[in-house]
Amino acid sequence: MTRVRTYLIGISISCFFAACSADGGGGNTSVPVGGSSGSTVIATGGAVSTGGSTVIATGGTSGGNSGGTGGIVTQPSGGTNGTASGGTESVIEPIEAGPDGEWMSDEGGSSDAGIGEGGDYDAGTTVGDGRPCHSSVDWTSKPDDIWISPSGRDENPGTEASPKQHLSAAIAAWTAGKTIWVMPGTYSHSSKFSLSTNATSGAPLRISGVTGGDKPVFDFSGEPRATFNNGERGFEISGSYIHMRYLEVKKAADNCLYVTGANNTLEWLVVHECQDTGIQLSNGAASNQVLNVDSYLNADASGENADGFAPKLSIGQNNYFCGTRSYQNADDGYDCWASGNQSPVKFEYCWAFGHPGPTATANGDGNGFKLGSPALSASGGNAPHELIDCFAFHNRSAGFTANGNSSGQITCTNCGVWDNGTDWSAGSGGQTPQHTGDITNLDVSVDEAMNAPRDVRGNLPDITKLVRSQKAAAGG
Ligand SMILES: [Ca+2]
Ligand SMILES: [Ca+2]
Ligand SMILES: [Ca+2]
Ligand SMILES: [Ca+2]
Repeated sequence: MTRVRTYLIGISISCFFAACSADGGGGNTSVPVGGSSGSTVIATGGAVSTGGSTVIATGGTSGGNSGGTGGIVTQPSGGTNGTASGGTESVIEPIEAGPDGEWMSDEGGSSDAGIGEGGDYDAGTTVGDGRPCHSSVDWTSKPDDIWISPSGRDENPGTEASPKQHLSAAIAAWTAGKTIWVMPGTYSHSSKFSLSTNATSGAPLRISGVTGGDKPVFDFSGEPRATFNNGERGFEISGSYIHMRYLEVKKAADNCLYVTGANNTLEWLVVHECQDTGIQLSNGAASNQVLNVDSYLNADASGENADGFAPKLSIGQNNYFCGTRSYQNADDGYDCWASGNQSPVKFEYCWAFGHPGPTATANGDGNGFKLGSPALSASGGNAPHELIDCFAFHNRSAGFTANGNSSGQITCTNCGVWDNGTDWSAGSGGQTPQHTGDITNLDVSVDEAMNAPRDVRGNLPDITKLVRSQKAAAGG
């Protein structure tokens, strides 16, 4: 790799990282949940770095998988789907100030040369300028980095010229400061891959494809197909400070990626056709960043659960999504069901469209952003989620739904809605998200949105420029 780039931009992300230092608190936290949903106890011990155990015992009616009444669909909160054990903190703490929307504040001007960046995007972007959600990391390769290739051998030293073959071998050889480079090709797996490394802020475990070429593919289609929610996942990330970038993950028999750890970054991934939600954060997952990821055509056998992205079922603090694109999944675009009342998620410039997708069953709910659950659901569904510059369109049900979240504290600022079944919804017993600065005059189609090219750092184009560009190309 000879390309050298150092990007020190993205004010909100930098601030966000600063605000997201590991808290690593130990102790025990119990979250009693009353009412018809039974009881939930989150027993937590140990700091992130030492890998305490997390057990979520769930009972009552919320543990099922059937459609609920009044338009509220219950999600599995236990059993084969929801539980996980091992390794992450889920201490409930007071809400901290999340990242602000500073990168939005410079928007404006006729050239719209990139928000707050003065037009320093690389040449080659075909449509518009990317909206900066990429991490500020120097991705220059170093001599002692570790390389893998489908045609490599695990006995090899792992240099670029003599790569190892399997990711497991690379991780076994990994030490702090190294990056694992994944060369293009297909890496086939017939069982889940667990990433439990507890790396550090100063020496994260980075696993990256080489940008500019084809994304390496992790293909989990060798896993036995799930007949309900009993399949194996692709990647399970219980560790911390793991940064996965520029990879494709597909066809796992459950989630493509499932995160319970903290301070991990998933960047510029493409995940698709898994038998549950593409990327799910649960069971204490905290301070994770999902940046510039596409998730599509995920579909579980029941058709009830597979969303594009789901920070749900007792997550921790400070999870953040930016520049993600979710489309044509079987259930919803984004789902924050029972995320926990004290665990708001921040979404910036995230798109959700075309739900439910063509592989959905009649159970598919078809919302763009599902932002809560009834208050009595396991762990609570009343978090004050924050959405800035997010877009929901061509979804059969709601573009943005509180889904029973009755906090009245969901905020959508400068969000776009068009051609949804209903643009804004409270859901049964909920309060409609607060929304200001709505954008309703766009007409981007599902095809246009899914094919909109990301720029050379993985950022989505400006959706308003996309419309202008395509109208201009069509002669209008
Ligand atoms: Ca599952
Ligand atoms: Ca559902
Ligand atoms: Ca869902
Ligand atoms: Ca449903």
